[in-house]
Amino acid sequence: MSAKPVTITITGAGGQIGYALLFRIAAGEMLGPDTPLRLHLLEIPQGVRAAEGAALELQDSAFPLLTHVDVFDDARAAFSGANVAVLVGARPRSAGMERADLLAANGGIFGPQGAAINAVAADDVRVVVVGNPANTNALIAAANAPDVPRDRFTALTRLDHNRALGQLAPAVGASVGDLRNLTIWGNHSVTQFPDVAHATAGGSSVPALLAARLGGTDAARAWLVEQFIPRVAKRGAEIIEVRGSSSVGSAASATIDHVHDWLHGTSGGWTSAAVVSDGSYGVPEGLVSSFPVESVDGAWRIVPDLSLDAFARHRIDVSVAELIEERDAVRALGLL
Ligand code: NAX
Repeated sequence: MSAKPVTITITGAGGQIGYALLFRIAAGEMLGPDTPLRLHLLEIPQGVRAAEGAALELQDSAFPLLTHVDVFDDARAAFSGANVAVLVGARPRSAGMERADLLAANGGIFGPQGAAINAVAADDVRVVVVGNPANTNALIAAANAPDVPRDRFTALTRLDHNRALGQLAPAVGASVGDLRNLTIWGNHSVTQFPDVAHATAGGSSVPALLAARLGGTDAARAWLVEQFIPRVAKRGAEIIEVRGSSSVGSAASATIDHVHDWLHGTSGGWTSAAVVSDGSYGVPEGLVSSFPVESVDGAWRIVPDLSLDAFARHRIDVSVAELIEERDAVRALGLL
């Protein structure tokens, strides 16, 4: 076991995703089986009791890797020394709420949290934003943390990526573990583009497998456009409809995958994460957009030089246009 515990700060720790995350993190699934950790749970005052209750249960679980659990309602205290910051707590859209109000309410959360991270987190802090609108919340947090390298701020699109794997595997007769090089592009919203053009299953081209199974390239394209892409993009709504409540276990699982791969590296192909654009693929520099990414030496790297056909170009442009709109709206609100 390495000597110094890694500090993980989780915001919204008293909520649903927080509850699903805590036990798996404490069991070592995020950092690995040899890394001790301490948990800092941040909540708003109304959520503190729930977080305290979860802390009691963590104690009762006697996780050997877990050295401390502390609950806070103050961001500066909670992010103090954080090596990993998982920003789950956000302001949900309430009935009749305008988008500008939603962005402003979340700016009021993610701006100060970014500033607190800037002031007190560890030098190697890595941030993943889960709370929606995740991409733009990450943009706001990063803008408020001028001393933290931009590439340390990310937003979660791994759930979309995993959902796409789950839909694709049965369609090509493969297991999810055989699939490689699928990409979620753009925003974590219904405009996202789940792209299989470069994907492989057991080493074979996914577009070719789909064409063979569905009876030609036109049928494969129709399946992608009419079924696969909308099903992945709207999966959150489907879960709410069936389960009666939003995605929790899968969201926690994807968050663990994201941080795990960031720290430990991707192997055998790429994954998807929303990272600060360096201008790749025509995505304006500075936007937090989902890309095909590999993790190398603890840093995400956008996979370069993939070919994009006209359909892919259009779908990416649509989602990026939404990100630009969100960025311009938060700029107009004085949040950037
Ligand atoms: P819950 O409402 O169960 O929990 C949210 C918790 O955050 C609450 O306990 C609340 O008190 C706390 N909170 C609110 N403001 C806070 C602040 N300023 N500081 C600290 N804590 C704060 O929601 P849950 O189901 O856990 O979902 C959390 C967020 O994840 C939502 O914004 C949701 O939209 C988002 N999701 C993002 C996904 C993604 O793939 N990026 C997928 C799942 C999920 O929909």
